[in-house]
Amino acid sequence: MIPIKGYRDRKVAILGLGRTGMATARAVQAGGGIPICWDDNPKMVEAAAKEGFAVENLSREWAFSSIAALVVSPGIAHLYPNPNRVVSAAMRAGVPVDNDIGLFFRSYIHACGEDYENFPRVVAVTGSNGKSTTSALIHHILDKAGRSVRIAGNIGRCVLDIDLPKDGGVVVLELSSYQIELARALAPDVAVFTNLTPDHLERHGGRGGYFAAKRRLFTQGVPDRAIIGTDECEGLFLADRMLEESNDERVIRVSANRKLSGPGWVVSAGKGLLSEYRRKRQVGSVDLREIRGLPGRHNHQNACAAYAACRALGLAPKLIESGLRSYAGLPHRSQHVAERGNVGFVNDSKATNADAALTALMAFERIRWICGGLEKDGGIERLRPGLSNVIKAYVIGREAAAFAVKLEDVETEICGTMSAAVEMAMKEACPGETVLLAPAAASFDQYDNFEQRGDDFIREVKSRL
Ligand code: UMA
Repeated sequence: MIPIKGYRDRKVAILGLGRTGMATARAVQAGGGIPICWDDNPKMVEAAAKEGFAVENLSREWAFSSIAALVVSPGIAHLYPNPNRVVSAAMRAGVPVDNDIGLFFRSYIHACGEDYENFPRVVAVTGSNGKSTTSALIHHILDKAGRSVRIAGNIGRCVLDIDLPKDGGVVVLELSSYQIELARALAPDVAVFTNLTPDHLERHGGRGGYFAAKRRLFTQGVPDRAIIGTDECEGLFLADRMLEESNDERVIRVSANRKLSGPGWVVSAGKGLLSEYRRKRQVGSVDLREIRGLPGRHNHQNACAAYAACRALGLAPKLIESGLRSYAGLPHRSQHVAERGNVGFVNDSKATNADAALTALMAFERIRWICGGLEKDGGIERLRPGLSNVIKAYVIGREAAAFAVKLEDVETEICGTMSAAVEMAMKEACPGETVLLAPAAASFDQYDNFEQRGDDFIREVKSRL
């Protein structure tokens, strides 16, 4: 745990008592501060009180009379579509609002103590898609190279919950737009921007607000090295803003669409061949096409970003290549779960929207596609370019029939359940094909979350092997 600096004997209000809130309350207490906890769900308040924390309804302005700061969990709106009442009350009372990420950047160096000769370096990864895989890849490569490394943030663990790596180690932080926007302190050594596609727009008042939130990691954070995916106009713009001149090596530009050869420092993966150029000379290359844990163009982009981040930390190309080769993939993201008679089975249950499902469809050819569930805003129109790789769709979910209608030109089977979909897809699959779960929809009509849906897919596949 990382004790929070600067609030000794002062009250710190904490809103939201999930993973972030509870870890923050413990870290504030460990630093000598007094956490005052609240959550709009009474069950969460009860659990915090049981753990011995002071709880108080913070939704009125006067509740903030003796509070030094309010720490808000990322899932709670502070601006759009409407600010949470507690956040409004704090702002009206003139109390600074912060989050766990801001507290981390203010506290982690103090937490190192006297013994460190080299403070941990922080690599912060953001972007719409691929940030979990990129973060996990960087962690994996560094770990395999024998570095002391920790991973936290949007990937599932509050950063205040970790123990710091050893002297000279690295903290890899996956950061969502919610987390970056509210942090009062941001100071990554290396910052990575993977890409930008529309997501969470209601929380940011539109695409411009969403990009502005992510951009703060660079403009406010001023990293020593900025690794920027330049396959969309936002990334191109961000790289341009960060560059002082065309060969400025503070920026490493990345592309998975076209081969880059300079000027400056660039890493790209045209047609699956990763190459690194520095001052117009090639210094590294990796053939990504045969790496099973990283199929498809979207994963090649993740590999380029992770490669560049590790190069920025001083790792040699060969060491990075060996880490890339041994990467097994994250659960529920292009996860290769089985093979039978030259038919592959891939779990991409994390593909909960059309953009994520499209990247999965573009990563394979000849797909038996298990899809459907609770459709998200924006529909499935954006999937079109990937549908030519689909041989047949096996539709699940309570609204399976309505979902199937929208697939128009694709042959579809309305299966309803995962069990029926796997059964049918497995029976019909021929050698060389891939049975792919990439639902393009949320899971909540049939499951608690996407993880449960992916686990169900794996169970149904393995029980028939
Ligand atoms: N709550 C309120 N009032 C509200 C809304 C929520 O009191 O108006 C309370 C809920 O009752 C609950 C708590 O807030 O008790 C939940 O807070 P939270 O949603 O921030 O959840 P955490 O468990 O703290 O998880 C958060 C991130 N969740 C979100 O950003 C929604 C996790 O990212 C992250 O892994 C974790 O912190 C640790 O850093 C998840 C996520 O879905 C994976 N992220 C989004 C994404 O990837 O698309 C951004």
